[in-house]
Amino acid sequence: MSSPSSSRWSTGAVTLALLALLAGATLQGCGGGGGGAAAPRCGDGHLDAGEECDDGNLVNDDGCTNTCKLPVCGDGIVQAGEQCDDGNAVNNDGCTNTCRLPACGDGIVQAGEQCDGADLAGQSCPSLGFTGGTLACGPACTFVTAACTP
Ligand SMILES: [Ca+2]
Ligand SMILES: [Ca+2]
Ligand SMILES: [Ca+2]
Repeated sequence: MSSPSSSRWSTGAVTLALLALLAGATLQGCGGGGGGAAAPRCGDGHLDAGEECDDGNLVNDDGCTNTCKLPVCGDGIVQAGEQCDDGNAVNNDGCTNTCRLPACGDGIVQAGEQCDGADLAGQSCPSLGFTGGTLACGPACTFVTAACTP
């Protein structure tokens, strides 16, 4: 009487054991390159869709950023050939839009400069109290009013 029920239980246990074995084998086989099981991601060293590059490392200022973009001026990361990179589009702050530190002679009026080259900061001879003439900018980034009419 008890024999069939015992046999059925035993079959169920064997089935469970087999399932567990199969599950274990499947998990172990995952690392063996089961045909794209791992989702493409930035940092896997493989160029995937949406990535400009992927060097597989965690160095942000080399030839490929950690977000898999090629280095450019304006990405906020100082890379080769850049003196600075503040990631903004403000030209007259601490870093120009070409990733150069502010300097007299770069043609952009920054802090401490009255003018720079052709950039006269919107000033003119009349705005400086003269009747006319042509305002110029000297090599030290200060106004030259020699050509202004008193
Ligand atoms: Ca940059
Ligand atoms: Ca800036
Ligand atoms: Ca300047």
